[in-house]
Amino acid sequence: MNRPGKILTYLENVRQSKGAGYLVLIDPDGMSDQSLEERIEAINESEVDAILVGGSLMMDGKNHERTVLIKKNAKVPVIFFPGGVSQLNEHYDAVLFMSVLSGRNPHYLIGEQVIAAPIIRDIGIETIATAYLLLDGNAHSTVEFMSGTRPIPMNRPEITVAHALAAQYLGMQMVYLEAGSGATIPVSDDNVKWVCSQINIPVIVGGGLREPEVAARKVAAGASFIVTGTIIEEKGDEKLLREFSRAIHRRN
Ligand code: 1GP
Repeated sequence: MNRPGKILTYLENVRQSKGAGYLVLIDPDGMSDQSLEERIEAINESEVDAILVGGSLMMDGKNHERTVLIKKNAKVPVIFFPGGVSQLNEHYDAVLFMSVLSGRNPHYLIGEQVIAAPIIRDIGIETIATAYLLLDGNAHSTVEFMSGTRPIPMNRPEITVAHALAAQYLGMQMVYLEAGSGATIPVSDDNVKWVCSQINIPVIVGGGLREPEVAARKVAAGASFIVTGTIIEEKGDEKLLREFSRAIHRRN
């Protein structure tokens, strides 16, 4: 059985005390030290609850040193959001140990996880077993291409629910409803509502969330955690981060 570790317990406390948690995704690929430091500084000042780090594709070999820099500067937990096992290192506080459960590509269902498992045991970071469900956000996302998996149609919430239930029965600790980074259509309120009414593990929603009000709607629909990546990369000032924090933290 998966017992909640320190970071999952922290996230659960955030959810209980604030209504929902706000996670900011940093895709460190190609970022300079200065821009990373500035981003973390803004995050530190903005009531963000944790940082996710990762991306589908790294275009250079500096991923690990960027993780060190993020960890050194961040005041909140730094959680690995794996695009692949090559990005794994010991500097994270935890890893979303994900399986692309919506797909039928065995490599992303269990292959990557088997390669990662002995390394994780060796470096000793906390795992948070997470079912990653990719929905069709009306954009050919990098994750769709890299994982070779088809997204779930957005207008078929029953398919999403069936996957989420399977995740819960498999003992997963979280479900990630993902429309894909840069999606033009985020995960619909209907999908969030249906899933959250049927399972009792926390649901993370991300992909294409560009306005605090839209994020707030996902929380109202039952989401426990909201992830934004692209919009913060584009206009990641403290003001916008605070607006998202306020919209997501319903009990503040
Ligand atoms: C991607 O859900 C995250 O995996 C964030 O998506 O970049 O569209 O915010 P965005």
